[in-house]
Amino acid sequence: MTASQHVTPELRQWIIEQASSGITAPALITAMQASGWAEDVAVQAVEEVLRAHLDQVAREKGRPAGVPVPEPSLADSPLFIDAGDRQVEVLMAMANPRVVLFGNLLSPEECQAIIDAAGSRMARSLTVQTRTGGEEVNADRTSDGMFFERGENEAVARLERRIARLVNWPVENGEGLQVLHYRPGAEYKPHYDYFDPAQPGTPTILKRGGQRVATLVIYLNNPAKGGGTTFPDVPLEVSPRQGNAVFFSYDRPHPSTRTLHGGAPVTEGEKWIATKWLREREFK
Ligand code: PD2
Ligand code: ZN
Repeated sequence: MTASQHVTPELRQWIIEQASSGITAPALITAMQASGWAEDVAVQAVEEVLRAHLDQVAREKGRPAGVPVPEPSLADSPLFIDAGDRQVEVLMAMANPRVVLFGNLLSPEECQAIIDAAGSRMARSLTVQTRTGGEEVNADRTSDGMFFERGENEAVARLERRIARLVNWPVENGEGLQVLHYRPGAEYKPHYDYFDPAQPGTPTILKRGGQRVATLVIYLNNPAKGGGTTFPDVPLEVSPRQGNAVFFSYDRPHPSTRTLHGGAPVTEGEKWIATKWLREREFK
């Protein structure tokens, strides 16, 4: 029996009213438990009702509907997540936008191995051009970059398996890892990582794996000054500390996800990152 089979129209309305007045989902679940609901059924009922309600509101406002997204297992507020071969630290988590800061995703030696493997293949960064579906040099992104194939070498394959465990999303749904190198003064102006549905090239891009639904920006070195990852809508700035990674997800290609983000100018030293973009489906 699914939770929705327990949910009467009256209960549905009550959940929506309570949530709309600012009561959190955990408080709603606690209240339902107090009136005799089993915890797992209450959790599922609240999730189902609120998800359906948010989709309805989105439709009414002409926004795209939400899709499932990668999500780390943080329900019991763990200090560490077992990512298979490494205990990854949970340093910060934010609900809206969904942003989670991880520590110790990579050792300094693993960071260096990825920088070394990228080394001779770095070229001025291209971004996917949604106007045509091709790629272009972008004045908003003054870094050098390259892409690995998925699983191209052992360091990359190990990182990809770790990420898949960390955010509960198949390795196959990941794009190839991108490495970026910012010299002093280089930056990446604020943008969204999803493909703009209004652009004519987007349907071509989406044939391969659907939309991007999450990003992991992994810091491979310690820039002396600057180079933080910024989220202007929050506002939030994440320090680019070696081995750490900032994860954010977006369940629809829309600014309501509040995932506008940028790479602040590096003011002293240089910055190396690896970016992992996760798609809805297998990226073949
Ligand atoms: O280098 C960064 O901090 C950064 C910021 C925004 C990287 C990206 N976006 C990206 O690779 O998409
Ligand atoms: Zn980005």
